[in-house]
Amino acid sequence: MSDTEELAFRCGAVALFGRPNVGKSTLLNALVGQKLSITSRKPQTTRHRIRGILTRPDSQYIFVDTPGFQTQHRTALNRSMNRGVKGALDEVDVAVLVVEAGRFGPEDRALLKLAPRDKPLLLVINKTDRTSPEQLLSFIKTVSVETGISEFIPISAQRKKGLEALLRTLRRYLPEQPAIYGPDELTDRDERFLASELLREKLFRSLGDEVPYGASVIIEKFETTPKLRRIHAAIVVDREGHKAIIIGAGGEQMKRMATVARKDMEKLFGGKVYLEVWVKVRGGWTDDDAQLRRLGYD
Ligand SMILES: Nc1nc2c(ncn2[C@@H]2O[C@H](COP(=O)(O)OP(=O)(O)OP(=O)(O)O)[C@@H](O)[C@H]2O)c(=O)[nH]1
Ligand SMILES: [Mg+2]
Repeated sequence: MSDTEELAFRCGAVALFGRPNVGKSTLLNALVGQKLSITSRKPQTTRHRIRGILTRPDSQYIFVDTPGFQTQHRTALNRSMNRGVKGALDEVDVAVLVVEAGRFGPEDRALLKLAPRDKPLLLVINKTDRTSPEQLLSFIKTVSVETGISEFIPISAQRKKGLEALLRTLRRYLPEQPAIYGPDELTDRDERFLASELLREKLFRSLGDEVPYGASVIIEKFETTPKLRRIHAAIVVDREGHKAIIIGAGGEQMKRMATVARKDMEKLFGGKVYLEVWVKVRGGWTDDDAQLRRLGYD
């Protein structure tokens, strides 16, 4: 490599895709160093594409977090999420398939087929903190024999391990071009979107297995004054019964979730937030294209 090549600025977009729950959003946050994308133990937490930008003296990485790709449940919401994944793969320079150490199943295979043939593809093995080096080696061997892929990057997004190696490898595949985003820009999404997501995350983290999947958040008012951000949010659920579960006895559940969400917002926005939350029922919204559009799904 000549000196000029080494110094040339590189900038490009990298899609993180994979089956639900492998740690794509945790990875995006770890790479960017900010909690931009919401995460939870439940699969299908992410519903919208979100960009996280990392700018270094010699490169700008534009990471695109995507919803976990669905091969089973097929509601209008799931279809919209899958379109989001395909759209992201179309628009980036590099595709990163995230898998979980020790698990390479039918869903991962289906995703491999989705990878664009005309773009570089890297395989990132996440959650290596859960396996021994021997298990990891034998996993890599098996997957490499099956897929023909030779380049694997083992990481632990949660423990921030292996991230520099991932960035070094990715840099080689970024096009030589000037930065697209300003040096201080962290994401393409606005505060309204980030606020609604932080509240939605609390539903995924605090509630049982059913309610979060039928819930969405809309920001009805977002006012910025010199002293604080005043945010009015509505949680939209698809069943009357879910409203009571979210509110909880004496409103305690809702109060707790709103408090944690408000603190997260204050941390991300760097200022005081006043948050008010309501719950609304809109039957069947997850399988209704018109309602989905009104709720902000593409
Ligand atoms: N042990 C371990 N857990 C991890 C790691 N990375 C992520 N997780 C956990 O895995 C779960 C899923 O993480 P997410 O980042 O929400 O996964 P995702 O792929 O974005 O999931 P969807 O948005 O639902 O597709 C969370 O409980 C994370 O804390 C890791 O490196 N090690
Ligand atoms: Mg996610």
